[in-house]
Amino acid sequence: MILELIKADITTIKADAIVNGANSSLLGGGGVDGAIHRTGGKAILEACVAIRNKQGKCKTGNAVITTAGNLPAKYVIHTVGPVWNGESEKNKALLADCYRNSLALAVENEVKIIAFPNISTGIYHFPKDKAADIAITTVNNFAGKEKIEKVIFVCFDDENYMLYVKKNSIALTSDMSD
Ligand code: AR6
Repeated sequence: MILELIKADITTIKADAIVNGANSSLLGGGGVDGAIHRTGGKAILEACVAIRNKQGKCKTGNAVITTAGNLPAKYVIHTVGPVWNGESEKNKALLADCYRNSLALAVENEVKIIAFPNISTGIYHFPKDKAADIAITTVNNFAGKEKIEKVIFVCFDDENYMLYVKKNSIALTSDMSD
């Protein structure tokens, strides 16, 4: 499994699946969630509504998969990150669940290339440094990792990008978003 780091808008990424930092309603919101629904179009919301009708809300740490609508990706994997409330161990475990459950859904759907945003580090206020450690460690330790060819960490803000660069544990590549 190759790890890549890029600074980009995740809605431009041509991966098999991009991950959305959703909320438990699955019905859209701001930040990356807003961008994905806006650019992907109504097919994504319709698929989310169908999942809601079937299973109810999505719990924190869980993930569901839908079409990517008009996006260049094939699927969107929606995962619900924890809202940072200072309960460090609990919040960290839930954030790791987001990465693991998203990767498990990817494997089930034969996704080979998956792109993650920096889940929970925006509106949900998870400390960015801790979140980057969890993202990199959880992806590296994922049990089914031989079934995934590439994981792309897509940073949107400079602070996250510089943190991932500093972690120095992943190969840097140039932009692949065109
Ligand atoms: N592409 C990639 N990353 C992005 C983009 C984008 N287009 N836009 C923002 N980010 P956030 P959360 C980064 O707030 O903290 C929503 O309302 C951003 O810089 O999108 O998980 C949901 O509905 C940050 O690093 O998600 C939930 O209610 C990261 O994405 C809530 O926000 C996550 O920021 C989820 O909060």
